[in-house]
Amino acid sequence: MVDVQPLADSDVEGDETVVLTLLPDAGYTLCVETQAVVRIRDASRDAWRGVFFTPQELVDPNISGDAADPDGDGIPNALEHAMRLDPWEPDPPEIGLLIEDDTAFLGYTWDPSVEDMEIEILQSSDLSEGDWEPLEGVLTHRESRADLLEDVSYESSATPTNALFRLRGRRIEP
Ligand SMILES: [Ca+2]
Ligand SMILES: [Ca+2]
Repeated sequence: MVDVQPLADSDVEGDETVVLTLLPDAGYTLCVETQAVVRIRDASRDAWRGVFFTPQELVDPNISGDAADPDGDGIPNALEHAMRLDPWEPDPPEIGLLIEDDTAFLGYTWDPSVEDMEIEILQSSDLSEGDWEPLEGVLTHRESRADLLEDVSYESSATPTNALFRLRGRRIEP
């Protein structure tokens, strides 16, 4: 038994293949199976970054970092990835919102195959940075679409009329 231990990094490397081959030797007889192939893939975040950014852009966190917003659509790269959007094409707001009789109905669409990302809805009554709190809402609907994205809806009661909402993408261990 041979263990192949990939070293964790955040480099964009593409797929890497390790081929183990048993060489013939007078000391033993080879069976039919003399080769084993191990494929090492980038973490989902690095694979995504490799698709959209050049090597020069990858070393600049103001362009390719999770919090950067190179297309200026208000959606940071982390969310562009989690929602299968294009970080270079302005997209419409990432969250749908309707407030009716103090109840907020919120919805968004994301890509559940992105295994190293979690989406949180944050709520605030003003736009200052320290004031955003995770929404205490109830998940009311979750549905897979034909394109394998997923529609998610939340409901939150007792919503103040001045409430603001936004999404945050958070990296998690896959
Ligand atoms: Ca953006
Ligand atoms: Ca975009």
